[in-house]
Amino acid sequence: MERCRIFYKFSINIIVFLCLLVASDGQDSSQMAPEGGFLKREYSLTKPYSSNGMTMPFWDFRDRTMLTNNFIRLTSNHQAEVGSVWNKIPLYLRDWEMQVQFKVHGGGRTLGADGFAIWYTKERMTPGPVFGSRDEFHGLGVFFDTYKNGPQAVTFPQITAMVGNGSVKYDHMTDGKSNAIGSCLASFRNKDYDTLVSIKYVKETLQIRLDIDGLGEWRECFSMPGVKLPTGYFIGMSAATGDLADNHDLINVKFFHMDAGRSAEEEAEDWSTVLPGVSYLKPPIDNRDDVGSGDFRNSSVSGFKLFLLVVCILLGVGVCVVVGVVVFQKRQAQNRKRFY
Ligand code: MAN
Ligand code: CA
Repeated sequence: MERCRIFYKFSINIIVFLCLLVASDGQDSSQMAPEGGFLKREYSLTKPYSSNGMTMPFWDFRDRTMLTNNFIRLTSNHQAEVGSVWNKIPLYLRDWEMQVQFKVHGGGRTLGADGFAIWYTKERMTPGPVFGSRDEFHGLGVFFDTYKNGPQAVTFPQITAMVGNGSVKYDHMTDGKSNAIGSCLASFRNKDYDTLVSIKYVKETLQIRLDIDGLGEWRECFSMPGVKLPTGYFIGMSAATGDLADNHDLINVKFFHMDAGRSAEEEAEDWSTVLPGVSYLKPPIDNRDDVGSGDFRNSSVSGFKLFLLVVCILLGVGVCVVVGVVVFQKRQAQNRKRFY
Protein backbone atom coordinates (compact mmCIF):
# COMPACT_ATOMS: atom_id res chain seq x y z
CA MET A 1 0.00 0.00 0.00
CA GLU A 2 2.71 2.45 1.07
CA ARG A 3 4.66 1.70 -2.13
CA CYS A 4 1.55 2.38 -4.18
CA ARG A 5 1.02 5.73 -2.48
CA ILE A 6 4.64 6.76 -3.11
CA PHE A 7 4.37 5.71 -6.76
CA TYR A 8 1.06 7.59 -7.07
CA LYS A 9 2.54 10.82 -5.59
CA PHE A 10 5.68 10.52 -7.68
CA SER A 11 3.66 10.03 -10.88
CA ILE A 12 1.40 12.99 -10.15
CA ASN A 13 4.47 15.21 -9.59
CA ILE A 14 6.05 14.01 -12.83
CA ILE A 15 2.81 14.60 -14.78
CA VAL A 16 2.41 18.13 -13.38
CA PHE A 17 6.08 18.89 -14.15
CA LEU A 18 5.86 17.54 -17.70
CA CYS A 19 2.59 19.33 -18.40
CA LEU A 20 4.10 22.62 -17.20
CA LEU A 21 7.12 21.91 -19.41
CA VAL A 22 4.88 21.25 -22.43
CA ALA A 23 2.91 24.44 -21.74
CA SER A 24 5.95 26.66 -21.19
CA ASP A 25 8.33 25.06 -23.70
CA GLY A 26 9.69 27.62 -26.18
CA GLN A 27 7.43 30.40 -24.95
CA ASP A 28 8.36 33.52 -26.90
CA SER A 29 11.78 32.04 -27.62
CA SER A 30 11.58 33.91 -30.92
CA GLN A 31 11.70 37.23 -29.08
CA MET A 32 14.90 36.34 -27.22
CA ALA A 33 18.46 37.01 -28.37
CA PRO A 34 19.92 33.95 -30.10
CA GLU A 35 22.57 31.97 -28.23
CA GLY A 36 26.03 33.26 -29.11
CA GLY A 37 24.51 36.41 -30.62
CA PHE A 38 25.60 40.00 -29.91
CA LEU A 39 23.14 42.73 -30.81
CA LYS A 40 24.57 45.28 -33.25
CA ARG A 41 22.68 48.52 -32.86
CA GLU A 42 23.96 50.06 -36.08
CA TYR A 43 22.28 47.31 -38.13
CA SER A 44 19.11 47.15 -36.01
CA LEU A 45 15.96 49.18 -36.38
CA THR A 46 13.94 49.63 -33.20
CA LYS A 47 11.45 52.14 -31.79
CA PRO A 48 11.69 55.08 -31.70
CA TYR A 49 12.95 54.87 -35.26
CA SER A 50 13.48 58.58 -35.66
CA SER A 51 13.78 61.60 -33.39
CA ASN A 52 12.42 64.03 -35.98
CA GLY A 53 10.19 61.85 -38.21
CA MET A 54 12.46 62.61 -41.17
CA THR A 55 15.75 60.79 -40.64
CA MET A 56 17.04 57.62 -38.98
CA PRO A 57 20.59 57.33 -37.59
CA PHE A 58 21.78 54.29 -39.58
CA TRP A 59 19.13 53.96 -42.27
CA ASP A 60 17.95 55.68 -45.45
CA PHE A 61 14.50 55.31 -46.95
CA ARG A 62 12.78 56.27 -50.17
CA ASP A 63 9.67 56.28 -52.39
CA ARG A 64 6.42 55.60 -50.49
CA THR A 65 8.12 54.66 -47.20
CA MET A 66 6.48 56.35 -44.24
CA LEU A 67 7.87 56.55 -40.69
CA THR A 68 5.39 56.43 -37.80
CA ASN A 69 5.91 55.93 -34.07
CA ASN A 70 4.96 52.27 -34.18
CA PHE A 71 5.87 50.97 -37.61
CA ILE A 72 7.67 51.78 -40.84
CA ARG A 73 5.27 51.46 -43.75
CA LEU A 74 7.05 50.48 -46.97
CA THR A 75 3.86 50.59 -49.03
CA SER A 76 0.30 51.31 -48.04
CA ASN A 77 -2.76 49.46 -49.25
CA HIS A 78 -2.80 51.28 -52.61
CA GLN A 79 -2.04 50.14 -56.15
CA ALA A 80 1.40 50.42 -57.79
CA GLU A 81 3.51 51.58 -54.87
CA VAL A 82 7.12 50.81 -53.96
CA GLY A 83 9.12 51.69 -50.87
CA SER A 84 12.36 50.68 -49.20
CA VAL A 85 14.68 51.21 -46.23
CA TRP A 86 18.42 50.59 -46.52
CA ASN A 87 21.12 50.43 -43.91
CA LYS A 88 23.97 52.88 -44.52
CA ILE A 89 26.95 50.89 -43.25
CA PRO A 90 28.53 48.06 -45.24
CA LEU A 91 28.46 44.87 -43.19
CA TYR A 92 31.84 43.28 -42.54
CA LEU A 93 30.64 40.38 -40.39
CA ARG A 94 30.71 36.84 -41.75
CA ASP A 95 28.27 35.23 -39.35
CA TRP A 96 25.04 36.92 -38.42
CA GLU A 97 21.36 36.56 -37.65
CA MET A 98 18.68 39.07 -38.47
CA GLN A 99 15.26 38.95 -36.80
CA VAL A 100 12.60 41.04 -38.45
CA GLN A 101 9.13 41.69 -37.06
CA PHE A 102 6.75 42.64 -39.82
CA LYS A 103 3.06 43.06 -40.50
CA VAL A 104 1.43 42.56 -43.88
CA HIS A 105 -2.22 43.50 -43.91
CA GLY A 106 -4.90 44.81 -46.19
CA GLY A 107 -8.56 44.91 -47.08
CA GLY A 108 -8.46 41.81 -49.28
CA ARG A 109 -9.34 38.94 -46.96
CA THR A 110 -7.66 36.29 -49.10
CA LEU A 111 -5.84 38.34 -51.75
CA GLY A 112 -3.16 40.98 -51.31
CA ALA A 113 -0.02 41.82 -53.27
CA ASP A 114 2.76 41.81 -54.04
CA GLY A 115 4.89 41.33 -50.93
CA PHE A 116 8.18 42.49 -49.51
CA ALA A 117 11.85 41.53 -49.60
CA ILE A 118 14.73 41.45 -47.15
CA TRP A 119 18.07 42.08 -48.82
CA TYR A 120 21.77 41.63 -48.26
CA THR A 121 23.18 43.10 -51.46
CA LYS A 122 25.98 45.10 -53.00
CA GLU A 123 23.45 47.56 -54.39
CA ARG A 124 21.27 49.79 -52.23
CA MET A 125 18.55 52.44 -52.60
CA THR A 126 17.81 51.47 -56.23
CA PRO A 127 14.11 50.95 -56.98
CA GLY A 128 13.14 48.27 -59.49
CA PRO A 129 10.79 45.40 -60.34
CA VAL A 130 11.80 42.90 -57.61
CA PHE A 131 9.49 43.76 -54.71
CA GLY A 132 10.30 47.40 -55.26
CA SER A 133 14.05 46.91 -55.71
CA ARG A 134 16.46 46.44 -58.60
CA ASP A 135 16.89 43.19 -60.51
CA GLU A 136 20.23 41.52 -61.36
CA PHE A 137 21.44 42.22 -57.87
CA HIS A 138 24.57 40.85 -56.22
CA GLY A 139 23.81 38.97 -52.99
CA LEU A 140 20.80 37.62 -51.15
CA GLY A 141 17.11 38.38 -51.53
CA VAL A 142 14.47 36.78 -49.31
CA PHE A 143 11.01 37.33 -50.80
CA PHE A 144 7.73 37.33 -48.91
CA ASP A 145 5.55 36.80 -51.94
CA THR A 146 1.83 37.17 -51.24
CA TYR A 147 0.56 36.98 -54.83
CA LYS A 148 0.87 34.06 -57.22
CA ASN A 149 1.81 35.41 -60.65
CA GLY A 150 2.87 32.06 -62.10
CA PRO A 151 0.85 29.06 -63.22
CA GLN A 152 2.45 26.62 -60.79
CA ALA A 153 0.16 24.69 -58.47
CA VAL A 154 1.51 26.04 -55.20
CA THR A 155 -0.41 27.79 -52.47
CA PHE A 156 0.56 31.34 -51.49
CA PRO A 157 1.99 33.29 -49.69
CA GLN A 158 5.40 31.73 -50.32
CA ILE A 159 8.76 32.71 -48.88
CA THR A 160 11.50 32.27 -51.44
CA ALA A 161 15.22 33.00 -51.28
CA MET A 162 17.55 33.72 -54.17
CA VAL A 163 21.26 34.45 -54.46
CA GLY A 164 22.17 36.72 -57.37
CA ASN A 165 25.57 37.29 -58.97
CA GLY A 166 24.70 40.45 -60.87
CA SER A 167 23.43 38.73 -64.02
CA VAL A 168 20.68 36.34 -62.82
CA LYS A 169 17.18 37.73 -63.25
CA TYR A 170 14.29 37.30 -60.84
CA ASP A 171 11.38 35.92 -62.82
CA HIS A 172 8.27 37.74 -61.58
CA MET A 173 5.97 35.68 -63.84
CA THR A 174 6.95 32.41 -62.15
CA ASP A 175 7.42 33.98 -58.70
CA GLY A 176 11.18 33.41 -58.84
CA LYS A 177 10.72 29.65 -59.06
CA SER A 178 13.60 28.95 -61.44
CA ASN A 179 16.31 30.60 -59.34
CA ALA A 180 15.06 29.88 -55.83
CA ILE A 181 17.51 28.21 -53.46
CA GLY A 182 14.71 27.37 -51.03
CA SER A 183 11.11 28.19 -50.26
CA CYS A 184 8.17 27.39 -48.04
CA LEU A 185 4.49 28.10 -47.73
CA ALA A 186 3.86 30.78 -45.08
CA SER A 187 0.54 32.29 -44.16
CA PHE A 188 1.52 35.65 -42.65
CA ARG A 189 -1.13 38.11 -43.94
CA ASN A 190 -3.71 39.79 -41.69
CA LYS A 191 -2.59 38.26 -38.40
CA ASP A 192 -3.56 40.00 -35.17
CA TYR A 193 -0.47 38.70 -33.37
CA ASP A 194 3.25 39.40 -33.98
CA THR A 195 4.77 37.85 -37.11
CA LEU A 196 8.56 37.42 -37.29
CA VAL A 197 11.25 35.95 -39.49
CA SER A 198 14.81 34.99 -38.62
CA ILE A 199 17.45 34.94 -41.34
CA LYS A 200 20.54 33.25 -39.99
CA TYR A 201 23.78 33.08 -41.97
CA VAL A 202 26.43 31.17 -40.04
CA LYS A 203 29.33 29.20 -41.53
CA GLU A 204 27.93 29.58 -45.05
CA THR A 205 24.61 27.98 -44.08
CA LEU A 206 21.52 30.07 -44.67
CA GLN A 207 18.63 29.18 -42.41
CA ILE A 208 15.23 30.83 -42.55
CA ARG A 209 12.86 30.38 -39.63
CA LEU A 210 9.42 31.80 -38.99
CA ASP A 211 7.23 32.70 -36.06
CA ILE A 212 3.97 33.45 -37.85
CA ASP A 213 1.49 31.22 -35.99
CA GLY A 214 1.29 33.22 -32.76
CA LEU A 215 3.19 30.53 -30.83
CA GLY A 216 6.23 32.66 -29.96
CA GLU A 217 8.67 30.04 -31.24
CA TRP A 218 10.70 29.49 -34.38
CA ARG A 219 9.85 26.92 -37.02
CA GLU A 220 12.15 26.23 -39.90
CA CYS A 221 11.20 27.38 -43.37
CA PHE A 222 14.34 25.96 -44.96
CA SER A 223 18.07 25.61 -44.48
CA MET A 224 20.69 25.64 -47.24
CA PRO A 225 24.42 24.97 -46.79
CA GLY A 226 27.14 26.20 -49.14
CA VAL A 227 25.79 29.74 -49.58
CA LYS A 228 28.57 32.17 -50.47
CA LEU A 229 27.93 35.79 -49.58
CA PRO A 230 30.81 38.27 -49.44
CA THR A 231 31.23 40.79 -46.66
CA GLY A 232 30.78 44.49 -47.35
CA TYR A 233 27.19 44.36 -48.67
CA PHE A 234 24.14 46.26 -47.36
CA ILE A 235 21.01 45.23 -45.49
CA GLY A 236 17.71 46.51 -46.78
CA MET A 237 13.98 45.90 -47.00
CA SER A 238 11.65 46.82 -49.83
CA ALA A 239 8.03 46.22 -50.83
CA ALA A 240 5.73 46.65 -53.80
CA THR A 241 2.06 46.62 -54.69
CA GLY A 242 0.56 46.12 -58.17
CA ASP A 243 -3.07 45.97 -59.22
CA LEU A 244 -3.62 44.42 -55.83
CA ALA A 245 -2.17 45.92 -52.67
CA ASP A 246 -1.34 45.50 -48.98
CA ASN A 247 0.21 47.55 -46.20
CA HIS A 248 3.76 46.27 -45.82
CA ASP A 249 4.96 47.33 -42.36
CA LEU A 250 8.24 46.76 -40.54
CA ILE A 251 7.95 46.78 -36.75
CA ASN A 252 11.60 46.15 -35.88
CA VAL A 253 14.87 44.64 -37.05
CA LYS A 254 17.24 43.06 -34.55
CA PHE A 255 20.64 42.25 -35.95
CA PHE A 256 23.09 39.94 -34.17
CA HIS A 257 26.75 39.20 -34.77
CA MET A 258 26.95 35.42 -34.29
CA ASP A 259 29.88 33.71 -32.67
CA ALA A 260 30.59 30.84 -35.08
CA GLY A 261 33.72 29.71 -33.24
CA ARG A 262 35.98 30.45 -36.20
CA SER A 263 39.76 30.09 -35.88
CA ALA A 264 42.04 33.15 -35.93
CA GLU A 265 43.13 32.26 -39.49
CA GLU A 266 39.52 32.09 -40.63
CA GLU A 267 38.78 35.43 -38.96
CA ALA A 268 41.71 36.95 -40.83
CA GLU A 269 40.50 35.78 -44.27
CA ASP A 270 39.26 38.46 -46.63
CA TRP A 271 35.68 37.58 -47.59
CA SER A 272 34.92 40.81 -49.37
CA THR A 273 35.99 39.43 -52.75
CA VAL A 274 34.03 36.15 -52.63
CA LEU A 275 31.54 35.79 -55.47
CA PRO A 276 27.92 35.39 -54.35
CA GLY A 277 26.60 31.92 -55.20
CA VAL A 278 25.47 28.56 -53.91
CA SER A 279 27.71 25.49 -54.13
CA TYR A 280 24.84 23.03 -53.96
CA LEU A 281 21.58 23.87 -55.67
CA LYS A 282 18.41 22.00 -54.83
CA PRO A 283 16.05 21.33 -57.74
CA PRO A 284 13.72 24.28 -58.23
CA ILE A 285 10.52 24.53 -56.20
CA ASP A 286 8.18 21.70 -57.04
CA ASN A 287 4.64 21.07 -56.08
CA ARG A 288 5.54 18.95 -53.10
CA ASP A 289 5.79 22.21 -51.17
CA ASP A 290 2.08 22.57 -51.63
CA VAL A 291 1.19 19.56 -49.54
CA GLY A 292 3.66 20.58 -46.84
CA SER A 293 6.32 17.99 -47.65
CA GLY A 294 7.93 18.53 -44.30
CA ASP A 295 9.07 22.13 -44.37
CA PHE A 296 7.47 22.62 -41.02
CA ARG A 297 7.46 19.07 -39.81
CA ASN A 298 11.07 18.51 -38.91
CA SER A 299 10.90 21.06 -36.14
CA SER A 300 12.76 19.54 -33.18
CA VAL A 301 10.56 21.51 -30.78
CA SER A 302 7.36 19.79 -31.92
CA GLY A 303 9.13 16.39 -31.84
CA PHE A 304 10.15 17.02 -28.22
CA LYS A 305 6.64 18.15 -27.32
CA LEU A 306 5.19 15.01 -28.87
CA PHE A 307 7.60 12.90 -26.80
CA LEU A 308 6.56 14.71 -23.59
CA LEU A 309 2.91 14.26 -24.47
CA VAL A 310 3.38 10.50 -24.96
CA VAL A 311 5.23 10.27 -21.59
CA CYS A 312 2.39 12.23 -19.94
CA ILE A 313 -0.26 9.91 -21.40
CA LEU A 314 1.68 6.76 -20.44
CA LEU A 315 2.15 8.01 -16.87
CA GLY A 316 -1.51 9.00 -16.69
CA VAL A 317 -2.55 5.50 -17.80
CA GLY A 318 -0.07 4.00 -15.28
CA VAL A 319 -1.57 6.03 -12.42
CA CYS A 320 -5.12 5.03 -13.40
CA VAL A 321 -4.13 1.33 -13.47
CA VAL A 322 -2.44 1.53 -10.04
CA VAL A 323 -5.36 3.43 -8.49
CA GLY A 324 -7.75 0.92 -10.07
CA VAL A 325 -5.83 -2.05 -8.68
CA VAL A 326 -5.66 -0.49 -5.19
CA VAL A 327 -9.40 0.28 -5.14
CA PHE A 328 -10.16 -3.25 -6.42
CA GLN A 329 -7.95 -4.84 -3.74
CA LYS A 330 -9.55 -2.74 -1.01
CA ARG A 331 -13.06 -3.76 -2.12
CA GLN A 332 -12.00 -7.43 -2.23
CA ALA A 333 -10.62 -7.14 1.30
CA GLN A 334 -13.82 -5.47 2.55
CA ASN A 335 -15.96 -8.17 0.89
CA ARG A 336 -13.84 -10.86 2.48
CA LYS A 337 -14.29 -9.20 5.91
CA ARG A 338 -18.06 -9.19 5.40
CA PHE A 339 -18.09 -12.96 4.68
CA TYR A 340 -16.06 -13.99 7.74
C1 MAN B 1 -0.80 43.21 -61.87
C2 MAN B 1 0.67 43.43 -62.12
C3 MAN B 1 1.48 42.32 -61.48
C4 MAN B 1 1.11 42.20 -60.00
C5 MAN B 1 -0.40 42.03 -59.84
C6 MAN B 1 -0.83 42.00 -58.39
O1 MAN B 1 -1.24 42.08 -62.52
O2 MAN B 1 1.05 44.67 -61.60
O3 MAN B 1 2.85 42.57 -61.61
O4 MAN B 1 1.77 41.10 -59.44
O5 MAN B 1 -1.06 43.10 -60.47
O6 MAN B 1 -0.59 43.21 -57.73
CA1 CA C 1 4.44 36.96 -56.92
